[in-house]
Amino acid sequence: ICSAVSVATRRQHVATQMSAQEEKTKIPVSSHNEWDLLEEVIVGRAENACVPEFTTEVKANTYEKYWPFYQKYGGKPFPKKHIQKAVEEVEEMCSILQQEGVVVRRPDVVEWEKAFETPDFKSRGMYAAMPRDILIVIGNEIIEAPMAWRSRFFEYRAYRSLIKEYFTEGAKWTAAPKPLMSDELYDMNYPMHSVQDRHELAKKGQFVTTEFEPCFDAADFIRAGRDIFVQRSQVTNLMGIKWMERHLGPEYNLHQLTFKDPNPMHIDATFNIIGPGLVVANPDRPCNEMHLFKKAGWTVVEAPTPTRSDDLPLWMSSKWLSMNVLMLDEERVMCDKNEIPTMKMFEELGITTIPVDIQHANSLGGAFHCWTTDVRRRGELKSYF
Ligand code: ABU
Repeated sequence: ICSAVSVATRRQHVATQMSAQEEKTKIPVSSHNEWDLLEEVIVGRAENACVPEFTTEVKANTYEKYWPFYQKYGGKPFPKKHIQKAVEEVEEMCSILQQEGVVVRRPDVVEWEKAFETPDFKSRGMYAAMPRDILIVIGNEIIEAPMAWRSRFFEYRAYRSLIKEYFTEGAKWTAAPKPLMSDELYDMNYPMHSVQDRHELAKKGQFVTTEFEPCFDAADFIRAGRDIFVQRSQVTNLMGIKWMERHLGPEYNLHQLTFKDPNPMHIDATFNIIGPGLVVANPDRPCNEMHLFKKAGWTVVEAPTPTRSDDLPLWMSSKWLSMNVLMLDEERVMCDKNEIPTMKMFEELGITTIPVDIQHANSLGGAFHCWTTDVRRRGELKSYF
């Protein structure tokens, strides 16, 4: 998939559809929203994925039923057979993307189990499965997020070969200030068991991460041209949001949204913008600012209840991965083959479904949106809100 020859061939295929002038000015990184025609995408890797050590921030973001699993496997590889299946599923997903005319790029294979130490903490790595968490493209710029989990401190290394290539070809490359991740970044007394306590704290904007320094996961942002929406979550703090707002400057409007969600982490299984003025919203996590979207004339569609069984574990997410879809353009969506009501919802919206099965890959915490970062979508910067 990653060979220079096949990438070049596919790029050439895309390029032949462009005018000579467009080709002359083409920049390797360019994406303004979640739905323009997808030309190039990074798809994550399950290879060598390790269970994060069971630290405070991991405990606050995982379901209690899986805590014994983290206690047993933290710092060790995920079960081998499961990962092998996930690798195969993701290979298949890449082939389908290619058949749909998308150039697919992959991060490097890294030994995540290796121990590391900074002046502030010791850890082992996790994975490069979810590029959406670490990378966000805004216009011609690719931004590396200052993520909050200690096990993800060195995750950027898997993407550096790709990002250097994009930079060489003309992209703007930014790494947001790397957090120290010392103990001050975490509320070590954060309530772990009481959902009611968490609801109360979430209402006050308090989460397991403090305001010691900026941190964010890129997946807490969702783009609609000049308007970008973000949530304060367990991994994205207000300083992180402020950093992004100041970094982007007056060309963009950054809107902070809040949801009735005691455990927010990543906006794309809560409020997924799938078209100009079109959102799929999670009915279990209603948005407190919905009136703004109604006022702007947007259509908000409630996601159907997920149908996934408990046969395979979801170590790092809820079943709402059913709505964590990837738009290939306004009329094509890559979605879960097993989620029939969700597929029906898309068909009713006039969107063609491209059903794919990545159920073992889902166990690592994401579906199609999480497993990808769109590098290039054909389209202009516009206002939709
Ligand atoms: N990483 C996306 C997980 C979102 C969710 O569980 O709702």
